Amino acid sequence: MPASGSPVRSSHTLAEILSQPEKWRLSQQALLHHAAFQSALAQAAGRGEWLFVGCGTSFYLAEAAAASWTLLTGQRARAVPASELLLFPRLALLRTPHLQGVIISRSGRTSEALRAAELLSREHHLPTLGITCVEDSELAKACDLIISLCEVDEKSMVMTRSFTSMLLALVHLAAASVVTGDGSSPFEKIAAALSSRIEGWNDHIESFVAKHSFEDYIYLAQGPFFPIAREAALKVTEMSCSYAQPYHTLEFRHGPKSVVAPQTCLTFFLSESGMPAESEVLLEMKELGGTIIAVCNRASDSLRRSCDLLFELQADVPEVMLLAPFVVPTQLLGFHTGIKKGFNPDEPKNLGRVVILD
Ligand code: F1P
Repeated sequence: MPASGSPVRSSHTLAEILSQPEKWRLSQQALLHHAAFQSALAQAAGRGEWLFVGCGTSFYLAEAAAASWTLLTGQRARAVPASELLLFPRLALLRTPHLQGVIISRSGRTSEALRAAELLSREHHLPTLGITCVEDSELAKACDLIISLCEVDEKSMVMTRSFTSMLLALVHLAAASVVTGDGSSPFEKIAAALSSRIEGWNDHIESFVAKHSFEDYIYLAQGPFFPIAREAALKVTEMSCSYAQPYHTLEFRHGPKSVVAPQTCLTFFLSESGMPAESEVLLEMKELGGTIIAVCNRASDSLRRSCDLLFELQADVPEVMLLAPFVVPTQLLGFHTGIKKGFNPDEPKNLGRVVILD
């Protein structure tokens, strides 16, 4: 427990990270009463392809949502940064038949996200669904439909629970549009699993950070977990001004592994589909002397022996449901690393909550 007066104790960023299990429950419950969610659900069946759009953390959310969508529905789904849509619209193939646009913005005010919504809707006459954490936002005015998860909005500059809650809302939209549940909610299962672990994880990470100093941070993942690696890298950069790089796990052998040393902190997001191949890379990097963190659903004995820090969720849910809880340990790593380096994650250096362009 942090000493009284420590910035940790009073941090709203940490409180928001720790509030995620309860906020997931609240936002999932609220969704069921959202007219826009029900309308999006009804319209989803008629869509042929999905284009998810966002900026910063909301772009990595778009990537995670697109991968989850394809795995859950079999439909084509892509993600682009709003800026790419604005500067290179031809690359987005907007004439694709039955294309649905989904614009993601916590604030609902990011200039590039709003301009992307208007481009899709007004210039290309595409249906647009917005998802945000603010009531009556500018994004709501720019989209045909808007899902507002106001209960998960944040005081913080960095996005944490807004990222995971909006991702789970989009996963719910994909899941609900293809299968009828068997009654047991996978959302409740991950909330319960995280709720019973998150305080212990926080303590483990705080003491791990106190004992180690790293020069660089590497995040490794495959498939739908790769956007989570990208978001994790952004978190530690935003909150602690550290250099962080995401790579596809097996790609890391093809050159980037040259950086590995004891002062390199490597975090592996281990999928269930790719665990054997991904674990081989983990063992190789351990042998190169790297410091190893692993985030997985269930660990093998050899994995337990090879990690310097291990996070297991142990939830019986479809694999795509693991994306949101897997990012939580890395949000905590970014936070405590920032505190250790003398920064205040509640007021990150050089950053603002929303990027508004003239
Ligand atoms: C997008 C964003 C955030 C980032 C920072 C600046 O915000 O890039 O991802 O952490 O807050 O804005 P939004 O469009 O989701 O409100």
